[in-house]
Amino acid sequence: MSNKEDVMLRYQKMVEVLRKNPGKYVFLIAQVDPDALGSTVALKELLEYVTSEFEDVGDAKWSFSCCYAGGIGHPQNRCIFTKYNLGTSIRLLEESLPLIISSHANEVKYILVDSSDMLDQRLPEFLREERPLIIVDHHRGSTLEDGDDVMYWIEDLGSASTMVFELMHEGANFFDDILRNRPERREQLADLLALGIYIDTHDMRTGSRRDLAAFNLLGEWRSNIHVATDYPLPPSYFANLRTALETMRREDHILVANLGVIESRCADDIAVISDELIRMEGVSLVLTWAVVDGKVRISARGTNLSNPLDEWLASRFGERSGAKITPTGKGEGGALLDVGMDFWVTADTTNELVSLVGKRICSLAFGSD
Ligand SMILES: [Mn+2]
Repeated sequence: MSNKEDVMLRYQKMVEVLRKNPGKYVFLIAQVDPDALGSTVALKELLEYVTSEFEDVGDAKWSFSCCYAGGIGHPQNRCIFTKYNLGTSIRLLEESLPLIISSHANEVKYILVDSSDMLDQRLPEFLREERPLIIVDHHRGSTLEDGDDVMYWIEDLGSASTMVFELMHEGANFFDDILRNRPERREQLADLLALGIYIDTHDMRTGSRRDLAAFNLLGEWRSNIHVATDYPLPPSYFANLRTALETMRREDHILVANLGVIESRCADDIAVISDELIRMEGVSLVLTWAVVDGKVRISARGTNLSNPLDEWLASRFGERSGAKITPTGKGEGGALLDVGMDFWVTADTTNELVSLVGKRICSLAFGSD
């Protein structure tokens, strides 16, 4: 089957799933990044259009809202939020989801884009048992089973934005036809999808042919996406980088760096610093960690394909860890662990806590236990 036919079948299945299930749909963003934002905003627009075209549905109604877990820490995300005015349509999950659930009770249905697992540590625990109706994701490893009553499209690809663009373009001729009288909205959606593809494929260096094709087609409608690289880095980033360089310990090809206790708005620094450190000559595995909101967050990077990062992390940090292999064979992942001693952690015991956590992470990483 060609890719076009495959996309068309998925589009049709998605339309049927929607038709059979009127209600209040919530897009869940496990982690804000340009790909999650682009694919969510664009798919929401597509689904609003699809459901508005339903006829003979009586009183049935469809509506869509978007929630994100965690924060919008990375300045790149903050710039995208501001430039495309996303703050009014994408809300903080902790605040808005309980309100949606309480006012729509059994009607609430879930959509996952750019992630495919309700067990994701970043999503709240009360969602564990929920079965989303629609998933569009480019990461392997979902624990959810596909079925006739849902539309799950999970495929190894450069970005989720590519998949959403294919659904819009092949399924509904959305950019050429549906949006032809709304050039401003068309440009915004094309920008957001192009940003998602561009950033998730590491500036178009690692994507597949389909990611490249989608990005090129979007070029006809988008404006510019300078926000991808043109954003200011806050002073706290440089302070955290300095801490990482001062605290890093290296044994053989493994490097562990610690940022200590940091504020949640700086949490993205952990991953950004891991990306820098993995470039150090002779290093093939990096763990950068920090204590954020009472939890230990670890960001891992690996470049040794004979030592798959997901297995390496799972054998040390268990099910609270995860990793994916990028198309260029790099491992990207991390772990989120409870400190589990809340009562004992106060401002004056923090240093001991950081040293305890650091000791344990180093012995796990360097294999002395
Ligand atoms: Mn993605």
